[in-house]
Amino acid sequence: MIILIYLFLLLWEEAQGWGFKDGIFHNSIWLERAAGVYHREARSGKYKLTYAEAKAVCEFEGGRLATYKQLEAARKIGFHVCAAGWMAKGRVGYPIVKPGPNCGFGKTGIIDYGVRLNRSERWDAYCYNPHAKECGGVFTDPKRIFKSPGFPNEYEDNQICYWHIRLKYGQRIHLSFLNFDLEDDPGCLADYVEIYDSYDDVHGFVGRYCGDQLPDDIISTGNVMTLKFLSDASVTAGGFQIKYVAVDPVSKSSPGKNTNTTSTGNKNFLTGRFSHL
Ligand SMILES: *[C@@H]1O[C@H](CO)[C@@H](O)[C@H](O)[C@H]1NC(C)=O
Ligand SMILES: *[C@@H]1O[C@H](CO)[C@@H](O)[C@H](O)[C@H]1NC(C)=O
Ligand SMILES: [Ca+2]
Repeated sequence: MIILIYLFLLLWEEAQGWGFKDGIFHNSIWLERAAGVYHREARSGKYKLTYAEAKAVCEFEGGRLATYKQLEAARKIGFHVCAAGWMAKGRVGYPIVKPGPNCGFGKTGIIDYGVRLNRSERWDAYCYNPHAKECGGVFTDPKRIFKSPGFPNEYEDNQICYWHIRLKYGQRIHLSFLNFDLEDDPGCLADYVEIYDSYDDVHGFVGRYCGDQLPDDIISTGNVMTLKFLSDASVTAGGFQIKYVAVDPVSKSSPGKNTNTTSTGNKNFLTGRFSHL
């Protein structure tokens, strides 16, 4: 019984999200940015980060929690996020550009919850990192092409980018690789693209890719996918362009469950959940 409870707690811990996998601090991810400021939400969803966790998230990426002034400077050039997050010195607020009844009480400016006495409260985070190399993003359009930073030039060293594709519920995501050239090594330990059939970089691992062979097309099981690109401290290469298109649900004949198709031509249909790495 005690062991069961312990196991449950372990699993719960993992499901909650922040933390280490294979000795690496894994990021949580939803991200929009302006003027070196960006918003981050925990992998487990909105309003899940304590002050200490929010700080750790920003520092993990070489930045720090944004100050009120930095958030306001970003807001002035259009940074608008409808979610309260930690700033430096334990302050909480969010930047509103367009007034709306459902966000910011119809006001514009930084909606300021003030300095929180209770640092265990859970909010999102606003990080400041002007030197971060711009990469990654959240895509919701039905199709798009995205590229490694600087493409068609070579990518730089020490990059970490996350892309999230979130489509309408019921749609699936069809990824195809248009160009692909990363530093090659047998285990893809140096530079790689990882693909996850889920909303984070822990669950639904599909594969890790490097070298210059075009990976096969991939179709998600659900409406969300995550891609991670990482480059290490030396040796770069040409980079990549990846295209995705939304696949609308097939009427009647239910796809997904019990389809016997795991591969047709060069399309990998992801069947069911993937086990953890
Ligand atoms: C601080 O906030 C947390 C999370 O909302 C809550 O569980 C806790 O009771 C609060 N502590 C105090 C002293 O109010
Ligand atoms: C897969 O399903 C199709 C249609 O239901 C069927 O015609 C085909 O024989 C099946 N293939 C295998 C390998 O079971
Ligand atoms: Ca490299």
